[in-house]
Amino acid sequence: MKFELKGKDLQSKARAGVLTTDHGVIETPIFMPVGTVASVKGVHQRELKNDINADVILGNTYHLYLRPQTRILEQAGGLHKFMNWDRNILTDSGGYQVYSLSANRKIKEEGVKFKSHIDGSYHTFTPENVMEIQRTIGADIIMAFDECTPYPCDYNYAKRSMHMTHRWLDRCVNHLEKLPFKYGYEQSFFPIVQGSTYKDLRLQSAEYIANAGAVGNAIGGLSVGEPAEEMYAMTEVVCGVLPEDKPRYLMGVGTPINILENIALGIDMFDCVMPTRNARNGMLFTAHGTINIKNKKWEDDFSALDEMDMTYVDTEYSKAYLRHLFSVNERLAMQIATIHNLGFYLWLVREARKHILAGDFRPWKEMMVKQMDKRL
Ligand code: PRF
Repeated sequence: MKFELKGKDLQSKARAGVLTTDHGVIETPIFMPVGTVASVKGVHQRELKNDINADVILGNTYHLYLRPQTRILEQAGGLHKFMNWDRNILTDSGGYQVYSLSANRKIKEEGVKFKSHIDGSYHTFTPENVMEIQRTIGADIIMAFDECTPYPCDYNYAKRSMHMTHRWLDRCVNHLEKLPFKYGYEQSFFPIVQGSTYKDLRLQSAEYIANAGAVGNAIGGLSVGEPAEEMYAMTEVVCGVLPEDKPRYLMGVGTPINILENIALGIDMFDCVMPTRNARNGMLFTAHGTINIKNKKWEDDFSALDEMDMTYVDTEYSKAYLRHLFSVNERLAMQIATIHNLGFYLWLVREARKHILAGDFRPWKEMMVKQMDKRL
């Protein structure tokens, strides 16, 4: 993997870069649509590519391990072939899903024993087997196995957990060295900074992660319920320590405003279920604020879904039509809303990149943040 910085904003820490892997080029800052179970819910791979133009999507080790299981993914020749996606994929390690989804779990030094949210069966994730599973899934970027602490989190728990995440990182690295690539292309490994909302822990963790010398680095444990200002404060501290010349990925973030604020602090990569999940509930993101398309006020509004026309659905369908589809519970409603929201998120990061390169990111960001902070 190669990462080149193409430009830096002078009034913030925002950067524009190009990340190149064996599955192609990713221009940063980038947003990665979430495709948990080998599908971005409601969107064809063809639309993801031709209409939304996603360069990279995210898969989840936790879900793929449970279904369809690694045996099937291995037989398919990896996730890219299985789902017919020839662009980039990043897999999360399960270090978050195991805590947020499984019915119960026991965290020990060895690893995490958990109960499947699907059939109640018991499984164990360790740093070692999670590296093996991610080799078999075959994503271009794979993540370290970590513990994502909840918010709020007691200082002593956060400290102990952070040290365990660091020891787990060493085990991931040691084990990966013994595991060759499976499918003839390279996989890049990203470690994850933890440390809850404590500045000293975040500094310590960022230093530990930077010392691992990986090709890219991630920040976890944020956007778990803390106020946005606390998240930004932590991102700022961590970005001050992580190397400049490597991509920085902020995991599970966030709203369009969160994304712009974190780009300003030096983040290059984002993923979040928000554009896809909220779309399925009728919430549309636009450059002028959010819309609840189920609201009666759109009943006879025949104007374009979004006059800014970021994807074809924005001008081919009206607000009244989409509202109707939601009110009759038609599944096309979710599909249209999802394409719109993903198209908007990708427009937003591409626009941010343009403004970073043009040198006016800061004023543009301030204007957008004000504009997007409305309910229409
Ligand atoms: N760790 C991992 N994945 C994650 C997170 C984390 O802390 C988060 C936190 N926002 C989202 N996804 N492995």
